Amino acid sequence: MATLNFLTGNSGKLAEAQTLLGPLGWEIQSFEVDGKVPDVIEPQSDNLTTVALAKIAQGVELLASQGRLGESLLVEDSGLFIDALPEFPGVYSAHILESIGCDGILRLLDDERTAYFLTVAALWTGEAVEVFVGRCDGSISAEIRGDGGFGYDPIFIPDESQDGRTFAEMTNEGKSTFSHRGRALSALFDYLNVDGA
Ligand code: ITT
Repeated sequence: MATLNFLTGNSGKLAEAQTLLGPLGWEIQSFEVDGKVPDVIEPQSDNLTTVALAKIAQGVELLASQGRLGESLLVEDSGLFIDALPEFPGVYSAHILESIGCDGILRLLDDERTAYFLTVAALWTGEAVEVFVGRCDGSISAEIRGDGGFGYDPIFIPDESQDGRTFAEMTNEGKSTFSHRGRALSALFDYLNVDGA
C-alpha cells in the first residue's frame, strides 16, 4: 500500500481523505514532527491557491529538515463561498466560523442562498508540486441540521443531495462522492495512478 503524508490540523479533513483514498490502496497518514502536527503560517490572501502553495512550501521545508524530501506530502485549503455575501466567508472561512459560527451565517442570509465550496489541494510528489481543485455547488440551509462532518457541514446542502440533506446528515463516504474535497482528491488519485508518483 502506498503512503501519502497529509499535513493538516483538521481531523475531519484527514478522516475524509482516509475514507476516500484508503479503499483505493493509499494509506493517508497525518504528517507529524516530534509527535505533533507542525504549525504552518497561512498568508493573508484572497486566493485559496496562494494559501495552499504557501502551506506546501512550508511542508516541503519540514520534510527536508527531516531528511524525508523523497516522500510525498499533501496540504489543502478550502473555503465556503456564499453568492449573497461576495467573497464571504471565502478564504476567511476558518476565522468566520470561529467568530460567528454557522448560526451567524444563517442570520446574515435572506432568500438568496446559493453557495459553493472550493478545495485547492497541493501535492509534493517527492520531486515537484502539483495542484488539484475541486468544487461543490449547493445552497445554505434554513437551519442547522446533522451531527456528522465538521465546520460548515450542518448548513450546506449540495445540489446532488437527493432529499435536501446537509453534508452533516451524510456519512463521510456519501459526502465524498460529490464534495469539493472528494473531487480534488479524486483528481489527485487519477494523477497518482497515471504517473505512479
Ligand atoms: P488546515 O490545517 O488543513 O489548514 P483548517 O481547518 O484551518 O485546516 P481551512 O483553512 O482549509 O482548514 O478551512 C477553512 C474553514 O472552512 C475551516 O473552518 C473548516 O472547518 C471549514 N471547512 C473546510 N472544509 C470544509 C468542509 O468540507 N465542510 C465544512 N467546512 C469546511
